[in-house]
Amino acid sequence: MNKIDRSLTLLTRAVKVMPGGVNSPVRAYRAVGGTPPFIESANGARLTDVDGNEYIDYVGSWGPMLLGHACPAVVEAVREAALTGMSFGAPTEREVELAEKIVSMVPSLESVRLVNSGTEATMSAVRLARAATGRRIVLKFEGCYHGHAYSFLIKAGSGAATFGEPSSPGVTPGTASDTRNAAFNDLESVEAVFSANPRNVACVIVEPVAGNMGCVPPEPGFLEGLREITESDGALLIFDEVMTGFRVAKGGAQERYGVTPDLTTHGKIIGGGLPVGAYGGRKDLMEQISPVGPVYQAGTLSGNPLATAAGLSMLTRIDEDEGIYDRLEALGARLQAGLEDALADAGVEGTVPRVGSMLCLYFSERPVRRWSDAAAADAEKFRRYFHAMLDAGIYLAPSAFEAGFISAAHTEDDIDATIAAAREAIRG
Ligand code: HOZ
Repeated sequence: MNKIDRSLTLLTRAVKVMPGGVNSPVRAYRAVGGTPPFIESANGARLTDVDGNEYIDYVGSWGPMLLGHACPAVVEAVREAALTGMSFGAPTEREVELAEKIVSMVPSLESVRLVNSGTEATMSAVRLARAATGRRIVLKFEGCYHGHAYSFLIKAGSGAATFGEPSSPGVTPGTASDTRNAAFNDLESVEAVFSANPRNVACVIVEPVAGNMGCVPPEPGFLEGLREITESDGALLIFDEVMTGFRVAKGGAQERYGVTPDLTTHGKIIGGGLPVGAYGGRKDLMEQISPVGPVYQAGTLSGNPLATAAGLSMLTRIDEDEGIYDRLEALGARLQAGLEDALADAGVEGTVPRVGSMLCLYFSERPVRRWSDAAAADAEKFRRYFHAMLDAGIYLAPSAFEAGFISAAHTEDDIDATIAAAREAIRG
């Protein structure tokens, strides 16, 4: 067992002043039990907690740390920016450079607006879709998570699924009635919503690789089918690439799968570890955003100098590193194969879906294609596996309904050490 004295002391203080002692629910470890390690520092692929335990990290701050923690170039960019002022609430050169960089890297983006989180990005993109189409219904997928704006907290993934509250109280019946859910990888369920709501679906929003119910890749034809259905009905297609953007390929899932959405949302990697989100797409759509058009959206800290410095430094490094996605793919494949062998050798039913450097392990007897499959996986086995891995120094997301992330700072030795730990953990 890891030493947890100082983490426990901090948790005791934290619960007195913060709900559950945390600022984001999954961190409280309620799904797996036990005390969350409070993190003191991180470097490369490793985290160190306040009790001195060291871990190989597969959370990567839930996605942003593609280059590993405390990447020297990113740290230096932030330091330099801080010396010249933390926030101006006025246009800066660096936000233009970051917007240019994002537009140049993501195939479908012609114009982009920087915000402060993925939630802000998705909320704003849906407002724009409703305004542009004059329609009200948003179609999302069970187990997908698009942040915590009202329209999305119906059958949502991530923490909402982890805590068994996929439809949050506090969302009014009016808002809920404007949201429809379909099943991921099931075009018939999408068509059924369109048939029942002719010319009234404003948009379909989808995580092109679902990363908030574990990791569920799109089956061949699914994203293409969404494109066809939305196009023929006049609805917009929104790819929520908060997780997949700059992760599954330089141009995100839209590049990897060759499907072009109307709007895209980003977060995580574009902030290099600082709070940034973005939404963008076709210029004619983005010109409906204030001050060019009537759709209002604003933010005091949007385009913040520190966040744009971190994001620009990170994206520049990614853009210039020709081999980065091949290396991430190879590390991902090595981990996937090692985990699959560990399951097979132990005679334990399970599956390890992966797209590039994004993956998870379901203790499931059947393939996981959508939320109903993910929800049926063995939660108790996951809980035991999670704790055995943590004790072995492997830091995984504390929920079966989250994806794991590999960074460019992970080495083959890290992956092999993780597989060795998993062999023991799976055997129990
Ligand atoms: N909803 C995030 C993962 N999908 C968790 C964020 C956090 O706890 O930091």
